[in-house]
Amino acid sequence: MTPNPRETRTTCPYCGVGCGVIVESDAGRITGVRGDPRHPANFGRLCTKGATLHLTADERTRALHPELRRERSAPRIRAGWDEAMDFAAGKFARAIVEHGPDSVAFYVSGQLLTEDYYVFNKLARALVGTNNIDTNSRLCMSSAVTGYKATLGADAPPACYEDIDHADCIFIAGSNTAYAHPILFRRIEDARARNPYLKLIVVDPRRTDTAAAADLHLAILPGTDVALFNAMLHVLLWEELCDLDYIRDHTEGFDAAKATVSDYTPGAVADICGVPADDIVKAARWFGGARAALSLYCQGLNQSVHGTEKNAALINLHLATGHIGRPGAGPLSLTGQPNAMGGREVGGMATLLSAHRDLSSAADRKEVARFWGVDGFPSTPGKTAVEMFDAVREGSIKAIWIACTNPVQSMPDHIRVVEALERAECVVVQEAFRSAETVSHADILFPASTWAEKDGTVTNSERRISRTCAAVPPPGEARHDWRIAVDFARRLGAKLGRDDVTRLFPYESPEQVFNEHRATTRGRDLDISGLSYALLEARGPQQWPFPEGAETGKSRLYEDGVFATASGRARFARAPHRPLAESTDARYPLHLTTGRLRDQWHGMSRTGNVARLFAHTEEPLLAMNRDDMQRRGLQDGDIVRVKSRRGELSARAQGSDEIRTAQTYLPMHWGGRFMHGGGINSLTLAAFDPVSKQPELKHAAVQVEKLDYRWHVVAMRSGDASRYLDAVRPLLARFPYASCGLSGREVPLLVFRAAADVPAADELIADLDAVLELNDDTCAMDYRDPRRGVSKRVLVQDGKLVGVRLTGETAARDWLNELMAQGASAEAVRRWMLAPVASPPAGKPLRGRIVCNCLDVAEPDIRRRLADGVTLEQIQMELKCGTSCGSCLPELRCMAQQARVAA
Ligand SMILES: Nc1nc2c(c(=O)[nH]1)N[C@H]1C(S)=C(S)[C@@H](COP(=O)(O)OP(=O)(O)OC[C@H]3O[C@@H](n4cnc5c(=O)[nH]c(N)nc54)[C@H](O)[C@@H]3O)O[C@H]1N2
Ligand SMILES: Nc1nc2c(c(=O)[nH]1)N[C@H]1C(S)=C(S)[C@@H](COP(=O)(O)OP(=O)(O)OC[C@H]3O[C@@H](n4cnc5c(=O)[nH]c(N)nc54)[C@H](O)[C@@H]3O)O[C@H]1N2
Ligand code: SF4
Ligand SMILES: [Mo]
Repeated sequence: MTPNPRETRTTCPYCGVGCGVIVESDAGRITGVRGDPRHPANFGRLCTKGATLHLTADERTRALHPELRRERSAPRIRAGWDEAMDFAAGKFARAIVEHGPDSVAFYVSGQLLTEDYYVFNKLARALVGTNNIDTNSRLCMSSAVTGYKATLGADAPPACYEDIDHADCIFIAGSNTAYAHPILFRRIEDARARNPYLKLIVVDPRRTDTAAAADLHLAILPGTDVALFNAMLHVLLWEELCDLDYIRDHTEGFDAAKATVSDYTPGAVADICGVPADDIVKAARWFGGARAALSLYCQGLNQSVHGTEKNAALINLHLATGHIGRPGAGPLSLTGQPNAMGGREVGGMATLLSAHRDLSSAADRKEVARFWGVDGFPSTPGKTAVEMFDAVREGSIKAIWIACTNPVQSMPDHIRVVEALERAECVVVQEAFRSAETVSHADILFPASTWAEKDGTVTNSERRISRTCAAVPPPGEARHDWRIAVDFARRLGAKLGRDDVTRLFPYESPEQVFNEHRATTRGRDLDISGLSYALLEARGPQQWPFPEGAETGKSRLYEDGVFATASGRARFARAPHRPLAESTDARYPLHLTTGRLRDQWHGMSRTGNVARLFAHTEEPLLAMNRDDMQRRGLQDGDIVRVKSRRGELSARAQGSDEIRTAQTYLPMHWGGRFMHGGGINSLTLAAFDPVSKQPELKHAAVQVEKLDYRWHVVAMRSGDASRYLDAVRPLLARFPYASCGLSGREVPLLVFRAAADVPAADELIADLDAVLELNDDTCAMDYRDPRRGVSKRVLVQDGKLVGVRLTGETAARDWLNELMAQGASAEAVRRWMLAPVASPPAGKPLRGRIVCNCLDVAEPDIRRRLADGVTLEQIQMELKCGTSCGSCLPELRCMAQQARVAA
């Protein structure tokens, strides 16, 4: 292609902040990204993940053509689109004819665009006639939906980002905003800098960077939020901080709520929550005494067997104080995925219907059926995520279509999901990246286009709809998600003998789909009849509702105090405190929480291909309280077995000041692609909230036991790191402990680590050398002590160190890693290679963990200066850390604070 530099405005495909991104491309290739200064979510900023998006655009990591296996025993092979589509349609049609419409299911994703989602929803309900369409939003936002509906009457976050600037109390519960919604956290930092009276309260069992920044951190025991919120309401009542006029005029159910919280005295609740009673009182006073209080909350509330009650009990506080429907005030549930909201809007979940209609309402069902021109569809709710996979496992669902989500990595109780997919008669996976764990279970793989290739719309946490625009064409034979769904619908319709299928699915562009979706919203709370692609492009992203004739969308909802309930009044919830789904006991004495890291995204199918995103955390570390470690004789870096009632994994343990005794934490990101075994969700349980059906991904009871592996392996290879990452994957299973990942920056490296009781067989090491192409004896140096199982091998190409494999002793690994990442010459290791010792040469300081990803600044460099009494501002002037995207600012401040305390 001829050079043709261009810029395309689109939206970040990661979190629900929904930042605007400008993609720079040339001749069909992405060359760079920067924040869109005009986008109202970020005004030009991007976090570490957004700022490295261009590095995820590597064709070699993508699914490029359809693949098919006609028999389970056969391998999947490349197929044409027509062939694979017809095969899939045949399988689905047969199941529907023989076993009825509920024998098939669609499991889709909050990372699809609204248009993609709309087509899938219509395909399931209008064509197949099943409500078996659910999404990974069930694992994510479902309790927020039911919490809003129970109290405010509709699934509509009433506040907006700008409220951060107007609030004088920000109450963050169960959200690590600094990591998971970084650009919003930048906004909170700015607001605090402008308003020194702004109080920040954070409720999280862990002292996250978000919590460390707070004026008040309530480190509650896991799962005790409802008790805390009830106690706060108790204090608000006692201290007459409630807005009785607001309660009288705009709410109902207050007396019952009052009765519920009467026993929740701060003293009693201090014991339940494990925090001082005074802190509970203080939190209530700050909240109740504020001019405007804004709550931000996320998975610490949602991912719980009482997620609905946690959400509703928090919203109670807003209703009781009238902190809603005004600038700076309201309960703002942070959405996780970029388009979890869009999915809710089109009704793409088993329990919802288009445009916030209700599946349980006959009138709503009739309206949607009339709209689509079908006779009707069943009133029975479809199967929700966990139930859906269970039904596949039990055989009542025969065929499942999975699009834009990686359930083998992300669903609770991994083994159940794997068993389900093994028993299914047909598994279709529609994926953009071929490495995702679920792909290995597909009978049919459809390659999808992804970010920067797709056209459509998404809605962020503040109800703001943005356009996503294609900057480059999809690679290989990949196609757009909506188009794949339309093609399938037409073929399935033909096989089912339906004559209305082209009328139902006439779409030739996403805009046509958007316009139809828009029409379904007319007159509803989320009315967007005034929006169009043209308007969104000309005037930028807009919030809903935006009815025809409106000049702008609505920043805030319920400003008139009229709610979306039958009576127009908001409802107080009655939410008693309940215990966790799984308690600890003598065998499983520790709590395990799982969640996000700053620089990784979910199952790492994208961020896991970007070497520098491993610099902040290179492998899955089990964070433990140091007392618990001491009791188990554990040192930092020791390998442990973490075991729950369902499964186990092995990982390194790391002492942490962030968690209390009896608590542990693992990042959610590592699955079978990057570590031995099934990954994080081997441990979690599939229990779910009875109303929202959202599973308890935040709490499991575990035991932790030291694994005395004496024999270690480390292998590193530069060159085609992403190819080597694929190549080592089969070897993860062959060691009892193993993990792999990338490292480096300009020179990306593959890093493979493993350990065992006894030295591995020569054959296994030979296999490792072979997949990493370390076995070219003409340019390798070797040292071997077979008796001890110790060996060193380095590979040199053009005078540069390009490969290393150590067995037995691996003390030199970090030193070698840094040399390789710097592209050092073979001279640097020659003397070490010839010496019989494995430890690195003395006196060579290591760079250590990278804190600032943009400017590549390491932790020891910062700590050393802080210890010398240099101020953070001076350090920032010198090293520039935290001066680009700012994602590391909370951590830098924590380090400065620690240095002050130490001094
Ligand atoms: N870097 C990064 N950002 C992301 C994502 C990502 O993968 N990586 N994913 C996006 C998605 S889809 C989502 S849903 C969001 C999630 O965003 P968050 O919900 O903010 O992230 P998590 O780390 O899952 O969980 C938040 C916190 O809940 C706390 N927690 C655990 N149990 C409890 C409890 O019982 N009560 C309270 N109050 N807190 C508890 C945990 O200690 C944790 O710090 O992040 C989005 N942003
Ligand atoms: N233990 C534990 N488990 C959790 C959580 C937790 O906190 N703890 N959090 C839960 C939450 S909140 C969430 S949201 C889920 C997320 O879990 P998943 O939905 O499994 O997360 P992703 O890895 O983002 O999966 C998206 C998949 O879509 C692919 N993809 C990317 N772009 C496109 C595209 O345009 N089209 C198609 N067809 N595919 C594409 C990606 O390669 C990736 O494999 O995990 C849940 N699981
Ligand atoms: S905060 Fe980061 S991950 Fe989230 S949308 Fe913005 S740039 Fe993307
Ligand atoms: Mo999520």
